[in-house]
Amino acid sequence: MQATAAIRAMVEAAVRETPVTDIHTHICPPSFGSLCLWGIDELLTYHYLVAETFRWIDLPSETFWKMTKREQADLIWRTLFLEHSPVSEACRGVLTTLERLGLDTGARDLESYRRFFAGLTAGEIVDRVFERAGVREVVMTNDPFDDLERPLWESGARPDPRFKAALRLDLLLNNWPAAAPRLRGWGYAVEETSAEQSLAEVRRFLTDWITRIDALYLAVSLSPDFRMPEESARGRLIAGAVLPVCLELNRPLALMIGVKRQVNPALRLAGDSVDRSDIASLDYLCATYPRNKFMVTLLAREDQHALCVIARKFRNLLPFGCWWFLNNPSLIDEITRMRLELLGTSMIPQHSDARVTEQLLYKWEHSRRVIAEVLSDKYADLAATGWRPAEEEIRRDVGDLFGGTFRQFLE
Ligand code: FIX
Ligand code: ZN
Repeated sequence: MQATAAIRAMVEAAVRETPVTDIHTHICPPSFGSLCLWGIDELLTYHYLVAETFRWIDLPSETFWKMTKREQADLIWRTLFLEHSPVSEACRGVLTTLERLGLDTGARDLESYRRFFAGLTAGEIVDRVFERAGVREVVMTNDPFDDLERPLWESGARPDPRFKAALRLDLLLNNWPAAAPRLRGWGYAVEETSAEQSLAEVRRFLTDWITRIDALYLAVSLSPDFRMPEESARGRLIAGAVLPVCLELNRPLALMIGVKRQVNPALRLAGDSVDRSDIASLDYLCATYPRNKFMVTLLAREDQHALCVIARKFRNLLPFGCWWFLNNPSLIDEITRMRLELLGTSMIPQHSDARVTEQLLYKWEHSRRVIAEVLSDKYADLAATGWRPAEEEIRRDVGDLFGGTFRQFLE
């Protein structure tokens, strides 16, 4: 029987050395200007840390939002790192990031970290971070309704090839009354009062943008009350426009379900919460549209087992990631074990959701460590039966988990 130590060594090497395709992020290339976020003050003002800071401070939120980014970062640093130990995953992430960039976190010298970043350019940060994080490519979140981003694409933006695109549909699907006038303004003859009458023009809009940005997939985040089928603008647009175009152009639709937007608007991006998703709607979509492909991530921990079970029933459903409030070592461990036990490697264990470029360093360092631990246990279980996992098989499997299964799903 192969020693578990030998298996662990092979797994750790494979996980450490296999480059990742990060299938969902919010980062942008330096050519996108202010949309490319990097540097210590962006890292410290990440909305995860804003939420954690407000648990300690009695400060009117509007006072915080009037501060400069630097002032906000100073407050967060003092509150979460100096006045309290930075044991949360998001705090630990900042320290892992600094350490992976060669900085001394023991010095606790925020000004010295600022000087380090001041000596770099966005391009140097992107190169250094992608290389050290072992990230081959990332998929962005590209929103045609974003007034900063849309002009970039309309003027012919061609991002760095490490940055792939995904077409984000939140406003179109979740707020038709707000989206319709925008579409009309761009020359799409939609009926503001009737999504039903607008389907052909919405299909044209989707086709235009998928082509313009070369979107790998289409994506939408959905509230817990998402239901399909549904006699609503959203239901009609998904059935009559999004899914037909996805089928025609062979693109998956990524459904990110369970987010309760702005339960505390004072926290802005940090003000979103979570609730359960409707599993029957996923059954319906996979069964009713068997030639469409669905990538699905659910925000509630309690929904992860049902997601694995549905994926066992429908090969056109690919579960992905430990999303947002699930992106913590204890839950990544639980969910990855569950997925391997129910799905083998036919799933995507993780995405980073990074918003600041350097977050790729910590999000992938921390996830790799957990995924390696879980995989070592699973291969050791095989070895205990007399099955001997070969090193090339372990590397094949890790390659699948870190992008191969995703690429195969796109074909
Ligand atoms: O809908 C999404 O893409 C979410 O990931 C974001 O809205 C969220 O703010 C986030 O970045 C979570 O990690
Ligand atoms: Zn996201």
